[in-house]
Amino acid sequence: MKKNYISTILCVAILSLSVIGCGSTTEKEGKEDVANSENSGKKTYAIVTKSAGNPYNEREADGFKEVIEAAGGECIIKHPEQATADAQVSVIQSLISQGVDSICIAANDENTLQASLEETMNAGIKVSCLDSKTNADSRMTFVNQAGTEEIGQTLMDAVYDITGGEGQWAILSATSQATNQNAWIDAMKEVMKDDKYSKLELVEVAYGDDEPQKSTDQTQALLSKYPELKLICAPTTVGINAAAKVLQDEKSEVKLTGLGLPSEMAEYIGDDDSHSCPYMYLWNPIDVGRLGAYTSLALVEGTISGNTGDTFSAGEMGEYEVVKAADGGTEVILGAPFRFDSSNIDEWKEIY
Ligand code: RAM
Repeated sequence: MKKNYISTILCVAILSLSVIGCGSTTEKEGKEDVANSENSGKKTYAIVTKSAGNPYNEREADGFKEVIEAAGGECIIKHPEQATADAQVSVIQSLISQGVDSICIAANDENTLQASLEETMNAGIKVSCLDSKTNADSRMTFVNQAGTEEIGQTLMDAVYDITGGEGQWAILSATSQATNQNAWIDAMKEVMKDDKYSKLELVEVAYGDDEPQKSTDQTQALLSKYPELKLICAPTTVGINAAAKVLQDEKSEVKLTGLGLPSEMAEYIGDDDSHSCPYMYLWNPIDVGRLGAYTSLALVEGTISGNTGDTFSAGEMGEYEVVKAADGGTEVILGAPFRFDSSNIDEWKEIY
C-alpha cells in the first residue's frame, strides 16, 4: 500500500505534466508517439503495447516514458493499430531498421513473434516483455504485473464470493491469442478443480478482442444465450468496461468482476443492485510501464542479462530480482493485484 501511495503522488504529478504538455514527443492519431531522437546520440528505448485506443496501454506507456526520459534516454512508443501479432511484427521490423537499443513489448501472441524477436536480439537489441509475455526463447525477461496463480486465485475467489459459490458464469476475455489473459484463465481453471468450486459452471469463454464494440456485442450474446447466467468475469480492462455498461444500461441482475481501470469503472462499482460490479482488481499500469523501463535500462547498461538471480534498482520503486518463470524463462514480478470497491474507488478513479 505504501508503494501505491507513492505511486499516487507520482501519478498525479505525471498526469499534470502531460496535461500541460512536456517532452519532445508527438502523438499521431493516437497510434504512435515517437520521440525525436535523430542524431541525439542518446540510447533509444522502445515500448510496443498490444494496441492503440486502450487507455490501459497508454498509462503503461506514460510510466515507461517517464523513467526513460528521466534517465536521459530517448523513448519510442508504438501502439499497433490492432491487437494482433502481425501488427507487432511490422512494428518490430521498423524498430530493428531504426537501430533502437531495446524493445519492451506486450505480446499479442506467445509464439508468433519468435522469429522477429530472435532477429532483434541477434542484432544486439535487448528484448523484454511487459504485461503479456512471449515464449521464453523470444525474450530476455518478462515484467509480470502480478503472479499468474495469484491473479487466477484472486479472480476465482471473487467469482465464488459474488455468486454465492454456485450457478452459471462466463468469462469475457481479450483476444483468443493474448498470452496474459490465457494464462490467467488457465490459472482460474486450475483453481476451479478444487471441490469448493464444484457448484460453479463456467459456460463460455467469449472474446471481445479488446475492442469496445466487439466486447459489447459479446456481452449481449452471453446474456441472451444464458438466461440463468449469474456473473461475468472480464480479465481485461476493455472487456469489463464494455460489459459494465451493457449490464447497467439493461438493468441486468448479472453481476460483474475482473480486472478494470478505476477511472473507467467508478460509475459501475457499488454494493447495491443499481451497480453491476461489487468489486474488481488491477495493478498500477503506470508502474508496469515504469518497471518495464527500469528493466530495459538495466539490460542495455548490462546490469542484468535477464538471468535468474539478477538484481537491479528501479529507482523509488525499490530493488527487484529476476526470478524463474513457469515457462522456463525468467520474470520480474511487480506486486500483488489490488482490490477496488465502494470504499476506495473514488480515490483511485482520479489516478488511473
Ligand atoms: C487490457 C489488456 C491488458 C491487460 C489488462 C488487464 O487492457 O488486455 O493487456 O493487462 O486489460
